[in-house]
Amino acid sequence: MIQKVLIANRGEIALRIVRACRELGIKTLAVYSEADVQSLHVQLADEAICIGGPKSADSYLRADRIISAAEIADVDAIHPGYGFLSENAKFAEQCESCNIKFIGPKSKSIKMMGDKAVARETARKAGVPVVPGSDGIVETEKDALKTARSIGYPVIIKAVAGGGGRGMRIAHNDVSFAKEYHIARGEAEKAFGNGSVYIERYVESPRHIEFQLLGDSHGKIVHLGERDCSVQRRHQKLIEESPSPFLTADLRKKMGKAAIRVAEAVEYENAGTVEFLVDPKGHFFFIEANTRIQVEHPVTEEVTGIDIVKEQIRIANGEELDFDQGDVKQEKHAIECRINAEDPARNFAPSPGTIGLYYPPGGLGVRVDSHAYSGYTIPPFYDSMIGKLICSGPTRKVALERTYRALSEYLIRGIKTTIPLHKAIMADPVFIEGKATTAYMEEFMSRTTPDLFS
Ligand code: MV4
Repeated sequence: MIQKVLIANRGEIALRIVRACRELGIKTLAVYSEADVQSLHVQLADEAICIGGPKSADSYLRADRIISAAEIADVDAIHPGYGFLSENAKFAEQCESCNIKFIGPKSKSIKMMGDKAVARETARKAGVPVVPGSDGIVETEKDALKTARSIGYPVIIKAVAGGGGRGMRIAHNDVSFAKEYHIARGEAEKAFGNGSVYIERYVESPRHIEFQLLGDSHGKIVHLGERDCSVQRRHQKLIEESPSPFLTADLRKKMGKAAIRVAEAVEYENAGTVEFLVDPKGHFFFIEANTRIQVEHPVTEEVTGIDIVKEQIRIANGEELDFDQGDVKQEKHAIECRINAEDPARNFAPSPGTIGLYYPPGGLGVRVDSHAYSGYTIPPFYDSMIGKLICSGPTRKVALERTYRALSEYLIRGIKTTIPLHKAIMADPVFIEGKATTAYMEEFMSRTTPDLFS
C-alpha cells in the first residue's frame, strides 16, 4: 500500500497532488528547486527536499536526484504530474527498478504513445480512424514528396518525437513541401535529437477534442467523456470545456469507444488522454495520446464528479475501478480558463515578477487551482501558468455566465495576466455560440484591439 508519495513537480499541479494525498491519508514529500523555496507546494507538503538549481535541467528534470530524494525519505511512489519527467519512459523504468511505484502507465505504453508514428499505427490497427498519411516515418526526400503528392495538399509534416504541436510544418504544394520537409527534420533533430518525421493530410479549422480515460491494473478501461480544447494559441491551450458544444450524443459514443480501443491496444493503465481532430462535417481522426494527468483534468472532474488524481493513486495501488462505463454521467458543464503571467496586449510576452494583491474568486460552481498568493514572486524559469479558473453549472449558459463573473472578481495586481483576454472571449458571440475551432484565436486576435487586455 502506498503510504508516502514524492511529488516530482511544482506549481498548481504539485498542490493538486498534495490535496489528493491528504484526503487519502497519504504522506507527501515535495521536491523543489532553489527558485521554488517560497512555493506553496513546499509549504503544504509534509516534507520537502531541495533537488537543485532554478533551471529545470538542474532540478525537476534530474531523475537521479529525484530518485535519491525518494530513497532518503523512503517513499512508496512518485507522482510525476505533467511536463518534466511525466512522459519519460526511462524515468518510469528507473522508478520501478528502484522499487518505487511510478504513478502512471507502464513504461511500454509511454514508449509506444511517445513515438507519434507508432501511436498512429496502433490506432489504425485498432480500427480507429486516422488522418490519411504516410505508413510510419518517411526516410528520404524523394519518398516524402511521393507520399505528400499521393495524400494530396495541404499536408502537415510532424516529428515522431514531437507532440503537442512542437515540430510541425504545413505545406501547400511541391515547392513549399521540399522546403518545409527540411525545416521539419532540422527542427526535430535539434529539439528532440531525432529528425524522423511522418506526413498527414492537413485538416483545416478542425476542433481539437480529447477523451479522458482511466484504466486499472486489471484490464478495465473507462472514458470520462471529452474536453473541447479548440481555443489555443501557438499550440498552447487557453480554454477547455466539457461537454464539447459540437459533439452529438451519437458522435460522443463513437469517439469514446474509439478512444478506449486505442488504450486497450497498449494495455493502458492509469489516467490518459486520446486526442482527436474533428472536421466541420463531424469526421473524427485520432492524432495522439497523452500518457499523463493533464492541465485541464479539472474540467472533467467538475462534469463527472470523479477525482482523477485520487483514481490515479488508487490504480497505482492495484485497486479496481469501482464504477463502470454506464455509471459515468456528464452531469454538468464546465469551462476552464488558464491564467498565465503574460501580457496579451504585447504578443503574450511573459510577465514574471511579484504579485501584489491576490484575491481569487469564489462562490457556487467556482474552482481555482493555483499556487499563487499575495506577495508570491513568479520565477522566470518555468512556464507562465499561475492558475486555472474552472467554473461549472447545470448548463453551458450558466457555466459561461459564472466564468465571466468569476473573472471579474479575480484580482491579481503587480503583473499582467490573461484574465482580461478571457473576459473578452467570454463576451464574444463566436465563443458564446460554441463555434470556436482551432482557427478561432488567430481570428479573434486579428479583429480585437489589444489595448482591451491591458
Ligand atoms: C493536425 C492538424 C491538422 N491536420 N494534424 C496540433 C497539436 C497536435 N496535438 C496536433 N495538432 C494538429 N494536428 C493534421 N493532420 C491541426 C493541429 C492543430 C493546429 C494546427 C495549427 C494551428 C493550430 C492548431 C491547433 C490545434 C491543433
